[in-house]
Amino acid sequence: MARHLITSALPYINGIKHLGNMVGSMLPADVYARYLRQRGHDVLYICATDEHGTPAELAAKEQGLPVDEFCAQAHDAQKAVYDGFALAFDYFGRSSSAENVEITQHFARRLNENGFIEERAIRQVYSPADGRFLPDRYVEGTCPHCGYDKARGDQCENCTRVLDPTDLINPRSAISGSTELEVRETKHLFLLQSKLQHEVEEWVARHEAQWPQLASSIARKWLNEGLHDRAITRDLDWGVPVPTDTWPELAAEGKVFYVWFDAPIEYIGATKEWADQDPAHRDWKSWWYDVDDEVRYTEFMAKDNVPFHTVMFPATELGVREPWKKVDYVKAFNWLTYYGGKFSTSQKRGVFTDQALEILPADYWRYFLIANAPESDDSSFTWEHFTATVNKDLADTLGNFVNRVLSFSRKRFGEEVPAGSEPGEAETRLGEEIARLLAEYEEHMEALQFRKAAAALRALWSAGNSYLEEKAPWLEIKTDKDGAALTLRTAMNLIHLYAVVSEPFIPATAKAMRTALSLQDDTATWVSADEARSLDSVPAGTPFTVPPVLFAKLTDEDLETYKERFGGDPQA
Ligand code: B3M
Ligand code: ZN
Repeated sequence: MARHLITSALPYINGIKHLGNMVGSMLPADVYARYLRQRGHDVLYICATDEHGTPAELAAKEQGLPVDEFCAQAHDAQKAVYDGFALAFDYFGRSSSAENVEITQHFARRLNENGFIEERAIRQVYSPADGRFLPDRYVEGTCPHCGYDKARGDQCENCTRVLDPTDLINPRSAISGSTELEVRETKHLFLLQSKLQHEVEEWVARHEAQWPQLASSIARKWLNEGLHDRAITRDLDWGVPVPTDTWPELAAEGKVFYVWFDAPIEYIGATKEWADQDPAHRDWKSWWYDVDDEVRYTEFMAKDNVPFHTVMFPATELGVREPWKKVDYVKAFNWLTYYGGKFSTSQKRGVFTDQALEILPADYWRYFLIANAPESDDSSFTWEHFTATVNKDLADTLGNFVNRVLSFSRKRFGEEVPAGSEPGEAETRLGEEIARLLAEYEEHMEALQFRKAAAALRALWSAGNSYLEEKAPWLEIKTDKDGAALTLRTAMNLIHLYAVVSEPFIPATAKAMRTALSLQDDTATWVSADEARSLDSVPAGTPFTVPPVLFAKLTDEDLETYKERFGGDPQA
């Protein structure tokens, strides 16, 4: 059995993420990791906050905090939300860790030794008032093409033309507003990606067949445009320092690596952090180094991150000339929209992950988001769709089934699973149906088709409802008490099966279902096809309790409250 290494794109440090970020990276990775663990695989799920770069510096400035303090606090704040979402990372690290500094510097030295790094002098805008070089997008001014007066140095938002900061009329610093800007010459390290183009192409060609279309088409597009040499250093205070031993002059000037250079390396860095916390993880390198076929590596991300993971980071890894594990499968997502528009952190539109948890427990969100994951296309979040889905799938189909079965059985047969007659024709049919749906669920999960897996899970829940309607134990009990007992015992076996197979999606609810049935040595490991077919792993006589309502039904009033708080359809 292969070992599974799983990573999800590292959430940037500068603020709490919205639901769109969650569904496009961490949540599906967690669902997949949980599924594989339940099936007995050895899994390592790693994530971290991505902490370097200008936006982190600016966010810290806005809060009046030193950047390291800001990042430490912001990391904890994000981690608390992810705990709230029950994301079961094996480790959630920080790209500013000593481990990442060490590995990033090592990568840079190796790339340099192998002839893939070159020092080049470039001319860059310097702001004496800010005491720093300004990244292109922090120079603002008037667009020479359309006259728009808030054009950024990299692009004019109004006419979309790509610009150079020196093109701008009346340029000013976006940080301080100062107009006393100078152009100074400064040296930077360039990663010679053009030299690696051929190798990356070959590597992509060997792998893309098994990637989803979304990932391979983006990789191809970038390769076709050609890999350009890219500046991988910046003039910032905050970042992985350029190593003094190799580039003493640049190090003395305080240059640091560009955030996109060190961020993917943090997948490895965080694994070392994980190891440094616990001697039991001493062999961390066995997940990353010289393990081509022993480890299967799956990465989760939204589509805007795909070029970095399918082309740029592989180029870095290839150029290092050491056998670091490269990605096997890139699971890429489209956008989740908010009523067809963009979730916007800056315009505060949409639902943020911390707010979501203030309203309802994680399982409501986890289920809805995965069942509607933007896999083959963008998908839209609306409160109408959310409340309707919660009510239909979670409250009516699953929650109601569990409570109805357990409370009715307790009322008529007491607090142990009743015995009743031997299974009959209806139970055989049900068992076949459940085994078939379980196989479908597994197939979709193995293929990382999350919407389809969710649909199969929903079908498993529905099959229980149909069985219950067909047998109607509340009528059956009047004429055939043993028959009614059989129906309830079978239904309780379904509850146990649901507890196991729902775990990747709704772990807290799964636990509530499992603990309702006091089975000895219950480990929540996966259900075999035979167990699914025979529905008898919960024997008569097993004590049980009736859990509190699993999912609250959301009312029209709730719907109105949500829409008022978050804004409904922006077009309405
Ligand atoms: N931090 C995602 C973003 O901010 C970026 C991912 C890094 S993954 C190595 O869009
Ligand atoms: Zn313009």
